[in-house]
Amino acid sequence: MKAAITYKDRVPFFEDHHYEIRELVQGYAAEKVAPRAREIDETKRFPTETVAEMRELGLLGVPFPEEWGGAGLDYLSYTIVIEELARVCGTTAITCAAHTSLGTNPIHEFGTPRQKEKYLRKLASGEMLGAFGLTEPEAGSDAGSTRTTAVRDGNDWIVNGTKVYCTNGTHAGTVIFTARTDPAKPGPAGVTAFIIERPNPGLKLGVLEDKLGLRASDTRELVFENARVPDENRLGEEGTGFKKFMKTLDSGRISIGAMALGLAQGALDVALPYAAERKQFGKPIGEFGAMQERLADMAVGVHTARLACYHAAALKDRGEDVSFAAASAKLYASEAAMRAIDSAIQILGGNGYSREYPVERMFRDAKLCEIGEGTSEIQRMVIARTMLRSLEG
Ligand code: COS
Repeated sequence: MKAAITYKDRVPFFEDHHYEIRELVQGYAAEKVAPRAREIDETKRFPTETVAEMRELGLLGVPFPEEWGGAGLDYLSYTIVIEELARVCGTTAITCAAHTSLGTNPIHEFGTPRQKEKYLRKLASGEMLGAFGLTEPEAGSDAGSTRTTAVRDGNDWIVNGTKVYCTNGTHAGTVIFTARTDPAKPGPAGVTAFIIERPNPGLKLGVLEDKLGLRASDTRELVFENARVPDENRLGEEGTGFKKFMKTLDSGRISIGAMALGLAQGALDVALPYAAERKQFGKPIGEFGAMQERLADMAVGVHTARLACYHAAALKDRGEDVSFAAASAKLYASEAAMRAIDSAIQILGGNGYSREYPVERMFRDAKLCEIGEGTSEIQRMVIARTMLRSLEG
């Protein structure tokens, strides 16, 4: 699929392998993912065949070393993969992103050699999917107010509580989650991270969410009822779980930005040729100033979002702190996507509002990017706090 804008140009930050992975995913997405996108949205069917294909192509472990079963590429490559998947199907992008940056990356970054041997290999190769449990009914944006508890019992922990909005929650072989291990410390400091392996008789499936968009993605409530988790599955020292999850979200947010970017590019892919072909008042609507303004603003939003996402990914590849860059990229890209897709619907008029065209689905899918992995309000808080803290020296 040819991109609508100046894609032929050399992209800053890109090396040869970035062009190669982009071409591979564009081809795969156009041939296999795009034709399923409408059907899975309408039926809410989790696309198991897409997951199997992504596994075969190595797309479920893009930024992880080959020695652990991954593709051995970098975070920028992973960002490109999510962008290109989202360009045709948001559900496929979020399934891959939640598995990679939330369900697998914490074990890659913080796991013991034993945890890597046992879980990372299967996750990075795509043999099993991973999920992530942070949010709770009473702990959303205030993620440090975790109520799920883990109490020591010999070499095990007994876990009780509920996690919500766990992407891949039904299908995942492991769930990385937070629990309060020190009741004397009520905030983030009393929270520890763990890996729970499935099946576990104490880990039950709760409500399957019925969502506005990303309708075929698997978003689950997970209920811990006296779930026994061995201490060897503790991810890092006691009391460090919140910080580990915040670091995980820092890089995860780059992929949500990439998803928004891909959806916005997908809308532009539809709107630009439509404006060039659709005739009203005797000429293509793209010749009207009002349409040109919308097209231009869409293109600038897409372009700027792309630079912000690639920049954040390149910083991550250099081992730098990405809190500020990732929050900025996600914030900008998700808001630009909502504006761009709104414009695409407006350019298509009645056709844009109809399911015959994919832009109404993209609009519903993109809304998640302003909410998931931290709302836009939280991104602004992270950005402002980072700047204020920098003054403290
Ligand atoms: N990386 C490493 N450490 C971090 C961090 C990060 N990105 N962000 C915060 N921390 C550390 C802080 O430095 C602080 O450490 P000290 O106690 O040693 O000083 C500790 O974690 C607590 O941080 P803070 O006081 O900033 O925590 P808050 O309770 O104020 O929460 C926000 C901070 C709001 C940013 C956090 O709760 C958040 O990101 N919420 C949104 C959650 C989210 O994205 N949910 C979506 C889940 S996807 S299913």
